[in-house]
Amino acid sequence: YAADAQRTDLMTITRFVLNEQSKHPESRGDFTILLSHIVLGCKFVCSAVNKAGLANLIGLAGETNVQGEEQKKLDVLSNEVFVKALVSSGRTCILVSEEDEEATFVEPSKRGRYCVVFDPLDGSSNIDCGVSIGTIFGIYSVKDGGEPTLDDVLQPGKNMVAAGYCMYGSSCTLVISTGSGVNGFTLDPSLGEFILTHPDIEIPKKGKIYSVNEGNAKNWDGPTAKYVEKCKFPIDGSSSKSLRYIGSMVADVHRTLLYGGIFLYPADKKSPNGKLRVLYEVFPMSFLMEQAGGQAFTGKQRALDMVPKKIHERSPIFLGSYDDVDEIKALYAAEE
Ligand code: AHM
Ligand code: MG
Repeated sequence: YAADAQRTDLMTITRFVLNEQSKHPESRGDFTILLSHIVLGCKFVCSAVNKAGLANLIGLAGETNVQGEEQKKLDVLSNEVFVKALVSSGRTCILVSEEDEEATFVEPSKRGRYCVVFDPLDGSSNIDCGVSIGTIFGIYSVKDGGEPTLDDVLQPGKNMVAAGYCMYGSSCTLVISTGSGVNGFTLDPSLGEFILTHPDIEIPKKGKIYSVNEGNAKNWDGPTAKYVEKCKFPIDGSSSKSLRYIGSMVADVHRTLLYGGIFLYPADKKSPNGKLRVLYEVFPMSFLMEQAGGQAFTGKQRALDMVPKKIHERSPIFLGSYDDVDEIKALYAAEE
């Protein structure tokens, strides 16, 4: 895949995944089909996000637009599109969405062997002001045969077969791992195709940026407070880190992946389990971080080792460059 061939020999995401799957003789093409339905959802949301201001899509669900038609809020609309695309793929059996209280069990005639956990539109506080938002997803596979049960999705993150996110930013970027590295694709709007633009993403071993909502500092525990203090006032003579915080997990993690550094959503006195959801926020991002050579830690353990008991469970999370996460791990270890 030579650089000079890029303009004529396009590595689309479908072609890329087909290549990867051909390494597994048992592969039946199901994953490729599932992914193409996820990609469809991402393209739809991307176009809806881009038109949001014009089309009056923003605002409260149930509000009416100037034509008197009832408008759906962007996150509600995105959820419907993903659920319908995933069910119609014929490759899923259980769906867990941030937007839906209960898991969706796909009817038997449309069932396949994958479970998809997702946040259709994350970063909702950023929608109305046009700042980057994203979709996050993780995929588990169930054993052939047998009725699917909730236990099929209440699995540790390390059992995921794939995870990824799509960022609706200055460009639309889809980053995915199927367990052998991380690759990034950018939507070419004129083709309507995601083209490989970030092959084999590896996170820098150490970074110069920390990313956290410092407004919560008064409620932090000792290790988190100490760590952030060290970012600002390093005691080992190194230079202080820069603070970047968008408040959209996808955008904050995407920057962390490309530039290095650390993203923190710690526990605090008010939210002892942090804010972010294990299944469709913490796990997929932790999976990508590890696949890119970084680490993801909860304050107690490797994030991907957690076994969720409920589908909307939350967990504190520290993820990013290997050495930076090592530092916070050492601070928590010293507490014990
Ligand atoms: P949401 O699912 O309601 O959009 O919340 C998740 C978002 C993440 O994208 C982001 O990392 C975090 O909330 C920011 O939270 P805070 O505003 O507390 O800093
Ligand atoms: Mg969310």
